[in-house]
Amino acid sequence: MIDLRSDTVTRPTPAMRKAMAEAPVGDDVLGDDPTVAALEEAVAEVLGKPAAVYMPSGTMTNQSAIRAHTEPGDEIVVEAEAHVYYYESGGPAALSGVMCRLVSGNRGVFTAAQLRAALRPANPHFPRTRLVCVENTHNRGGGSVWPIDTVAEVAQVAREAGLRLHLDGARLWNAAVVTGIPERDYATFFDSVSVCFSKGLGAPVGSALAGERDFIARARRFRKQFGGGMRQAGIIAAGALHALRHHRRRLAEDHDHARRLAEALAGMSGIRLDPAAVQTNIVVMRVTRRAASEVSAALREAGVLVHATGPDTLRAVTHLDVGSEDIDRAVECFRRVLEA
Ligand code: TLP
Repeated sequence: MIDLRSDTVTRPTPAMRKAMAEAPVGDDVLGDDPTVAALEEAVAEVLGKPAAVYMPSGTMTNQSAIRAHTEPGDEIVVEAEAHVYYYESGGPAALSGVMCRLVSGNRGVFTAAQLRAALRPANPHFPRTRLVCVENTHNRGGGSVWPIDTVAEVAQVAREAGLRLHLDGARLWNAAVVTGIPERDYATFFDSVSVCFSKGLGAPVGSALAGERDFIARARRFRKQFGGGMRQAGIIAAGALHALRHHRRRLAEDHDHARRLAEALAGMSGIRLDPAAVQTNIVVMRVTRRAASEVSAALREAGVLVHATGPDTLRAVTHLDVGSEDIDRAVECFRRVLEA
């Protein structure tokens, strides 16, 4: 099976498992785990922030950030297909009691003018707008990268309006590799940044939230409240630290594989996709003859796993455990299924 469902499916490499097996650990809820501390320091450094906190998932870092930035009844501005809104189980409503004001971006990227149009005047009739969330790269946007100038313009409008900014950077690593813009240069526009180790970086578990010290202390409280305080978490943090140190630059390979896959698929009948739109490791395509669920079931039979992400859309994601020959084989499977 060639598993292109997500970059979350990777297994730890032997070197990563060794680092995990040998990691010094302690009770992290009591502040005693040296490996978690080392990871948090390393992430803060990479993102150019004073502090960071390790959490079990990207959902928890995002939702803890939203909770720490807001009060119930506030409103947050999010892109209509952003992960925090689309895929986090109603977290903003359930955990923070906030309203979501949706802005529809172009492949997940919205403009400063769109943000300005979504702002509400201070008036007791309205919820208080408090936070703007950006997702880079954007998952449902097909791994699209936010141009840094657009980030700067959006951030300026947010600042002028007294809003805070959160970056869902689950795949910020991919954006940094493809643009050559370091993660910290993106992070500088945001009060909080969430990054994941369990996607393209290939670690088994975990995400981190970075920001100012006071903010991270507050988020740490919500991590505990949401049930994310972990004990000898150094075992998994060691995998994340190994991934952070050794697996960032190789993401370029995943991007090459995604582009090659997209170029081959774009030529097939029954698929609509613009290979020029594939910037990182996610290939989103429309299927035109059969329902996406049917095509994905047939692909499974043929030996390729992909996700149906809508009635007529499929997503294929490249990652650490997919080699160049796997791409060739996947293309052949697609050809067989589509020609059947
Ligand atoms: N994305 C997963 C699924 O939840 C859709 C995937 O397979 O792509 N932010 C972004 C942009 C994400 O893509 C994800 C995971 C998360 C946050 C949440 O991370 P986890 O799964 O660790 O909670």
